[in-house]
Amino acid sequence: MKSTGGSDAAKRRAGEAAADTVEPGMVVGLGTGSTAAYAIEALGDAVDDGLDIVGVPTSFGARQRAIDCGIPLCSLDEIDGIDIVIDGADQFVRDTGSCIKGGGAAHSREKLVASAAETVHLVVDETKLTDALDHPVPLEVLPDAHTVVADAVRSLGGEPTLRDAANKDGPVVTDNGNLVCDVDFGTISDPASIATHLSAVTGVVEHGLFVECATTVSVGQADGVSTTTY
Ligand code: ABF
Repeated sequence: MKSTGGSDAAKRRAGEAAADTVEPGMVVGLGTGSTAAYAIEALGDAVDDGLDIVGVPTSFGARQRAIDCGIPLCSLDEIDGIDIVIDGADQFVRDTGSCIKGGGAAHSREKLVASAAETVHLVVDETKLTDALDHPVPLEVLPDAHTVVADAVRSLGGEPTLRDAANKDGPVVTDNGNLVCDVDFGTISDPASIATHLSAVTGVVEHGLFVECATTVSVGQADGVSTTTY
């Protein structure tokens, strides 16, 4: 499993701590990224031991991992709601529960699943913590709109970069067939305001600012894990 900076042990502790809160009969949103992957693996082990849950994946990658781990799956339109979603973040403000997501190009479905969830349990390692968000904000954009969106976000004070695929032979394409534009706003003093403006930009499918979204966060550390509920 590819790490994205933080220690795998810290990520594993965070993911397993969140998985431990899942109860029989729950509908569980399954997050994307390497930290959420540890939660999916732990839930797979629990399902092997008889835990009765059903998962709603937030990406093709999360779906494939859940299938490999033996977690029964359903889609959002087959259930009345989600009890808990366990997902990662690129940057997280512990004081407010706000974060930036989208490093895995899955933030649109992640935000959709989070919007339907009773509990949003974020799992991060300490490298994701910050006092103020300053990570580039991912935007999922309609392919035809990427230059128009770039102009619009510049007028909002952002510096856009179209995200290249890892093999550099073209741009990243999301599960939904769209492109990703990462926008550097520097330090974001008012995430809610930027979020409102980004949502109003024609051609933006979804942005990666999740304002005060977490109800619970587990922060993995080298020697343990700390869980905060808001
Ligand atoms: C997904 O995975 C994204 O929303 C988030 O940006 C990323 C975090 O990846 P990792 O846990 O591998 O750092 O949740």
